[in-house]
Amino acid sequence: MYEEHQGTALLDLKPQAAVFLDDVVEGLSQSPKCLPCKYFYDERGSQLFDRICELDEYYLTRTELAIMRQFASEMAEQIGPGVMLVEYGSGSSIKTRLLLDHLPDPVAYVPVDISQDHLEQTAAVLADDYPNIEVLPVCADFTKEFDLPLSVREPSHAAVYFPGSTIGNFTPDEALELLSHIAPLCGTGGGLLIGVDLQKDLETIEAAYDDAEGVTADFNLNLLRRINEELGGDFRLDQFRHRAVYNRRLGRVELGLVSQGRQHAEVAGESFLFEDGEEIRTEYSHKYTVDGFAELAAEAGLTLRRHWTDEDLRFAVLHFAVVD
Ligand code: AVJ
Repeated sequence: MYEEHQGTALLDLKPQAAVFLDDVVEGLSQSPKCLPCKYFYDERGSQLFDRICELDEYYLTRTELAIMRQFASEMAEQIGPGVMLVEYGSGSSIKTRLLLDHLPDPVAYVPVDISQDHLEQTAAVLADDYPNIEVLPVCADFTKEFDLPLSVREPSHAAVYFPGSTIGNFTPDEALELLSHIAPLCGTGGGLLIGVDLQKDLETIEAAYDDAEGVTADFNLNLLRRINEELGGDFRLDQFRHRAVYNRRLGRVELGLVSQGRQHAEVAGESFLFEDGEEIRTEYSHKYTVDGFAELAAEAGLTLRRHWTDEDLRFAVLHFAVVD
């Protein structure tokens, strides 16, 4: 399962096309209908997401980056020497680099991503720029359990870096499940550095997910385009409308695609009926308080050691230690 690729061995554990089809059919068969947001990120979807990150309304990326720029050395000190740094998502390499640049004698960098292309590109470039750090990409769905690769040098401990508030895509139950894999993965002495978007006023949040230019709408609709292209679907993209609403009670943005009129769409020979106004739920983006998130993580055996925020308390980066 290891492939030689531009000098970095890639462990390929990615789900196959059949799984995409199963997930789509399963989601559209449920009531209410839903589609997994992890499928947003094909090449076009990843490009659209990059554009979202540049939007004035989308405060998350630039705020997290500012926090990283200001506090990377403190974070690196928290993580400690000799680490195997495991990143969930091969991510914007700027944040990763800030961390790698400040870490004391890191042993290995392990990006874990479902998108093989993205992973290979990031891994190859980082391997080039950091000749003293072993780069060991793993192509996998990090919501499932997986094993860490072996590095030539033995790390003193492993730490997961999970930036970007991607954890917000999961319901608290799912987040707990994911977090509960981290303690056994990293073992005693291990850690987690995670970026979390914070609860704030509704206007700021809703604007971030319904931008004036309509980039987020295109990003959302791209999921249907992808189903059309890869699974032989016949969704009419102009017959679905992007919707983003902040549910304050549950602390989450709910994104969906709303059917404009009663219509059918076919996917791989199966027909699905959409009533007028019926919504396909495509994504959740949960917002936390620092205390709320620390409480959740505590249930997974992770203890909050430190956290860093911006002046406006929009976003937080939290460091947890594995406790046993
Ligand atoms: C990549 C999950 C952090 O929830 O803000 C952005 C995805 N969706 N705009 C988020 C997203 C619509 C994003 N995360």
